Amino acid sequence: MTEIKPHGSHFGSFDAVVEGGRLVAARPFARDPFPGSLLQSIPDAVHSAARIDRPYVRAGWLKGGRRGSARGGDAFVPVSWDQAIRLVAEETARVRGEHGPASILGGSYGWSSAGRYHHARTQLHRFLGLGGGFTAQVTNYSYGAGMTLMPHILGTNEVIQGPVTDWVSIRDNAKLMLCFGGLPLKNGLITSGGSGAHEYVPLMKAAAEAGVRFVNISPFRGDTAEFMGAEWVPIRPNSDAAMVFAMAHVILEAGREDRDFLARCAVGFDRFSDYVLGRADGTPKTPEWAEALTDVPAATIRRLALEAAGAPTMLTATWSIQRAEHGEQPWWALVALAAMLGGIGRPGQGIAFGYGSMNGIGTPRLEVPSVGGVPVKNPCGAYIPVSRITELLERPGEILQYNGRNLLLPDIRMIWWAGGNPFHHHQDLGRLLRGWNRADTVVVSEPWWTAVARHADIVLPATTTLERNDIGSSSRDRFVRAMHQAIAPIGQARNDVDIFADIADALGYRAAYTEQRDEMAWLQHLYGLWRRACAGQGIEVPDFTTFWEAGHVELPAPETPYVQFAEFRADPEANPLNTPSGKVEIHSETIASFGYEEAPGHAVWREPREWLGSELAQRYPLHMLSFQPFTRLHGQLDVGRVAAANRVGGREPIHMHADDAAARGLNDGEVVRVFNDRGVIAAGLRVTDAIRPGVVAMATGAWWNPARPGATDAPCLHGNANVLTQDVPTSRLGQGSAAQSCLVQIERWPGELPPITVHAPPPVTEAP
Ligand SMILES: Nc1nc2c(c(=O)[nH]1)N[C@H]1C(S)=C(S)[C@@H](COP(=O)(O)OP(=O)(O)OC[C@H]3O[C@@H](n4cnc5c(=O)[nH]c(N)nc54)[C@H](O)[C@@H]3O)O[C@H]1N2
Ligand SMILES: Nc1nc2c(c(=O)[nH]1)N[C@H]1C(S)=C(S)[C@@H](COP(=O)(O)OP(=O)(O)OC[C@H]3O[C@@H](n4cnc5c(=O)[nH]c(N)nc54)[C@H](O)[C@@H]3O)O[C@H]1N2
Ligand SMILES: [Mo]
Repeated sequence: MTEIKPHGSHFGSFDAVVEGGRLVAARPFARDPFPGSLLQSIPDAVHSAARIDRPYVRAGWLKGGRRGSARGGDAFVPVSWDQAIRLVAEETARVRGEHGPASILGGSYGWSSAGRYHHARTQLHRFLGLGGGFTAQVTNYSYGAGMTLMPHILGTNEVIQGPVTDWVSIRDNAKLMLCFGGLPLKNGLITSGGSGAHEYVPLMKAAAEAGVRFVNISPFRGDTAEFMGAEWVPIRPNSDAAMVFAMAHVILEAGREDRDFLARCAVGFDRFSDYVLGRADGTPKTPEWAEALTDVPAATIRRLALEAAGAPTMLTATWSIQRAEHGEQPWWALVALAAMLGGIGRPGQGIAFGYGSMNGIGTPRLEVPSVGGVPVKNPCGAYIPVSRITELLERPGEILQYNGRNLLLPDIRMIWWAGGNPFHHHQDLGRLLRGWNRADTVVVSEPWWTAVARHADIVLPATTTLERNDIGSSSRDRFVRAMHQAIAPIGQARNDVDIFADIADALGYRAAYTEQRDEMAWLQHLYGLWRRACAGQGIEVPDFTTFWEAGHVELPAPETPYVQFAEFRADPEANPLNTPSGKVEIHSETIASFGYEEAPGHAVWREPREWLGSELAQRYPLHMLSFQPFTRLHGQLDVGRVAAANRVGGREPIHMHADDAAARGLNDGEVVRVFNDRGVIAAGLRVTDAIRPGVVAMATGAWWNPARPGATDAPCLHGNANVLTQDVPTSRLGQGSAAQSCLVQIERWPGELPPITVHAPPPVTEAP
C-alpha cells in the first residue's frame, strides 16, 4: 500500500511516498517551479546505515574520563533510554550545582530541521533556559560580521535578511547589477524553515530577459548561471574592498557622485572621500592601486564604475564575501559606494546582500511573520559570538572584545548540542577538538553518526522530521507547510522534545517545559498564534484543521514590488534610519569609538593574514574557497545519492584551474593531497577553466573522517575543508567566521588511500 503525506524540509517541500513503513520517495511539491535535486537524497538519509539506532555512552566516559580526555577514538557502549536520561540528568545537575549555568555551553548552533516546533536547537534552548540557563551563541556563521556591522551603518539587518528590494523591482528598473560573489543558483536550493516554492530561478531569468546586465565579480565563473549572460570579472579572493574603493575613486574623479543623496541621507562622506583620494593616508585608491591587489585590470574597474554611475544600478554581494578576515570592510565599502551612486531607496537600485545566498531573498512576499517556534528565555546572560567557540574553550576567564564590549569567557564544563554540527561548521577542526576535549562532558542528540555525535560522551538518537508531525515555515516563503508524520521512528530514536521532557522530569520541571501540551496541541497553539498575527495584518488564513488537511497555506503575493528604504529616501527627517544620525553612516562615530585598529570609523583596506598577497603564499600558493555544496545542506544529506554521485575517487571534489593542475602534473579525476600547516585532507581533483588560476574551491560538508579517529592531527580521508581553514575572527568588531581566508598547497596523494568509514556507525563495545 502506498501512502502520500505532505511534508517539508530546508531543501524544499515534498510529498512523502511511503510503502511498507519505508519512505521510498520525496516527490516535489506541485507548486514548486524549481524543486532542485536534493529531495532525491532524503529517503537515503532517513534509512541510512549511519542512523543512530539507540542511546550510547563513550566507553572512556563511563570509566570516569572527563576533563582532558580524548574524544572520537573510543568505542561506544549501548545503554537503555532510562540509563541515558538518568546519566544526563545527574551530570546536568552536578555541573549546574558545582559550576553554575554559564559552565554549560548550550548555544548549539546549527540548522536543525525545517519544522518549527521540533526545531532541536530551539527546544534545547528552552530546556536549558528553564533549568537555569546556559552560555549562548549570538550571531551566525552565515553573516555574523555583516549583521554586527549593518545596524551601526544602516540601522537594520533587513538589508541582509530581507525584505530587500525585490526581483520584480530590479527587473523593471535596473539596467546593471554588480554581483560580488555572483548569484550562485545552488544556494537557492535552500530556505531555512523550508521552501514551498523556489521562485528565484524564474525571477532571475525574468530580470536577465528584461535586459538587466549582470556582472559576476568572483573567482568562480560558475557563480552565475549561463542564462544570466553575465560578464565574468575573476577577482582575487578577499580583495573586493580594494575594487570598491577604486570604483569610488573613479566616480569622485569624474565628479559623478550623487551630492544630493549624500547631503540629505548620509553622514561621514568627507572622511571617506579623503581616504579614497589618499588625503588621509597618502595612498590614493586608484584603479591601478586596486589592480595590484585584485588582479582586476584598472580599465575594467574604471569602465564598471562609470557604467554604474550612468545607469540605474543594483549592487549586491553574497554573504560569503564577509566570511573572511576583515569581512566587514567590503560590505561597508559597498554601502558607501551605493550612497555615492544615490540609488538607495529607488526602485531596483541601491544595495542588498544575499540575492545569491538563499532562496527567498528578493522574492516578492507580504511581510507577515513565519510560524514561530516554542518560546525561550535564558536567565544566564553569558554568550559568545558564535564562531568564537574554540577561543571560548581555550581561554576561560579571559576577555573577548566584541562590538565595543568586553565579554568574560566562562569556564565550560559541559557541552550540549542538538541540531548542529560544530565539526561541520567550525574552522580548524583539529584545534576545535583540542579545545572540546577540555570539557567534562559532551551530550549530543542527533539522528545520524555525524562528527559531532562521534565526538560526544552521551549520544541520544533523535528522530528525523519524517518520524513526527510539524509545521514548516519561513519568513521568506509564501507557503506554510504541514509536515505529517510519514513513518514510525527508526530504531529507538525519539523526538528531541520528548527526550528533553524526560530529562526535565528527572530534574523536576517537566510541566514548565511541556506546558502540558503534546505534539498536536503545540502545533495548534503555534499555528493559532500565527493565525492571529496574520489577522492583525488583515490577512485571513484558514483554521488549523483546514490547514492540516490541505497540507499547506499559500499567502497572497503582494500587488506592488517592494523597494527597501523608499520612505527614508523620500523624507529622511520624517523616516530616519535606526542609526545614531538617522542616516546612512559612511563614517560611524560609534565604531570609531571602539578603538579597533583593524576596523576604524569607515571602510578601509586591510590586508588579511592569509591571501594571495601574503608572504605565506610562497609556501601555500593556492587560495582555497570553501563554498556551500550543491549536493547537500552543509553536512546534511552527505549520506544521500546526490552527494555520492558527485564524489571523485570517492572523495569530495576540489576545483582547480587547468594551468595550476598542469604546473603540478595533476590530472582531472585523481585524488590529491590538500594541505597547509593546520592539516591534510584528501580530495578528488576537478580540472576546469571556470575558476581563476591560483584559486581552488571545494564545497563544505563532507563528513570529517580523520584517518585515526580521535586524533587532532590526522589527515581527513574524505575531504572536509574545515580541517584546513583558519580559525581567526573577521575582526573584533564582528567576530565573525573567516572561513574564506585560507591558503593551501596541493600535490598528488602519495601511496594508498584507505576508504572513508564515517558513513557507517563507529565501533560499539560492551559495558566496561
Ligand atoms: N569552511 C566553511 N565552513 C562553513 C561555512 C563556509 O562557507 N565555509 N559556512 C558556515 C555556515 S554559513 C553555516 S550556516 C554552518 C552550518 O553548520 P550546521 O548548521 O551546524 O550544519 P548542518 O550540517 O546543517 O548541521 C545540522 C545538524 O543537525 C542535525 N539534525 C537535523 N535534524 C535534527 C533533529 O531533528 N534533531 C537533532 N537533534 N538533530 C538534527 C543534522 O543531522 C546535522 O548534523 O557551516 C558554516 N561552516
Ligand atoms: N545547496 C546549498 N545551498 C545553501 C547552503 C547549502 O549548504 N547548500 N547553505 C545555506 C547557508 S547556511 C548560507 S549562509 C548560504 C551562504 O551563501 P553564500 O555565503 O553566498 O555562499 P557560498 O557558496 O559560500 O559563496 C558564494 C560564492 O562566493 C564566492 N566567493 C568566495 N569568496 C569570495 C571573495 O573573496 N570574493 C568574491 N568576489 N567572491 C567570493 C565563491 O565563489 C562562492 O561560490 O547558502 C545557503 N544555501
Ligand atoms: Mo549559513
